[in-house]
Amino acid sequence: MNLSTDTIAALAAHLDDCVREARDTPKITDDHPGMDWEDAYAVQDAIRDRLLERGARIVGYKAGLTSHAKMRQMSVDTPVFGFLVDSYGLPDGGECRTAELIHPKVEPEIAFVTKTELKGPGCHIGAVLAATDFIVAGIEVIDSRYRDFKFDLKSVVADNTSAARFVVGSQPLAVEGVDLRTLGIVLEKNGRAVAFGAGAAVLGHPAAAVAALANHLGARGESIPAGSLILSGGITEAVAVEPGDNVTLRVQGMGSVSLRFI
Ligand code: 0L1
Ligand code: MG
Repeated sequence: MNLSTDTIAALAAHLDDCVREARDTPKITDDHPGMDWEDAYAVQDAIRDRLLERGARIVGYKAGLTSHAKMRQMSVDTPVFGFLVDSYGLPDGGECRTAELIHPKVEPEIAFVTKTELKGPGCHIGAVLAATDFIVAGIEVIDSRYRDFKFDLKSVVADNTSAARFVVGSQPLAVEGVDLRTLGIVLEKNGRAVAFGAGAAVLGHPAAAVAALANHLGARGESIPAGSLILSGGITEAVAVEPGDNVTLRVQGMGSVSLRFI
């Protein structure tokens, strides 16, 4: 680690304030070019601790930058991981208040709900499928706190991988007998299809992203508890939204899920 405990706490407070005030900031590595991966995840942990102190509950995790489309969009080649708290969750068909956000974008995702604990190292697709209760359609609303989405990977990790809101559908699908690689998705904005894809866009198989998350947490002495919701990563590039937009995600075998931006 290169940053002091005080600097990590100050960066967490800064990013947390940006979230609460819906205000952007230059990427934090501009002032802290020596920030390493451990520092970045330590800032993310410190943000999580601040939220927990204010009464938030961790409901799950997310993998980000898991699709080649998204990696290309962001010019990176590694997935990143973040956490989800209860207040990020929105009801299916509900409203997402853009005034609470900076510059939201949506991503179509396959969400996993676990029935047993998942622990790395050594976690693999088979272990993830065995631990999965069901999968469900999910829309992630990302909202990088960095000005114009201009960042590097370590700054993104510190910023809890741009996590902001999410919604999941209400038609769960058991994974038995389902090939998640060929599950098709269509993302619609205001009734028009704007993005298409299939599960294989996420690291070849969405469960591979969950396994990578378990291995990442395992290396840090943590695990994915039973009952966690995991957003496995955007299947397509993120789509920008603004007030007045209606977004619907249709996933093969899992119905649809939607959000209205006000
Ligand atoms: O969930 C994601 O793939 C987002 C990762 C962070 C990068 C971004 O804000 O686009
Ligand atoms: Mg995402």
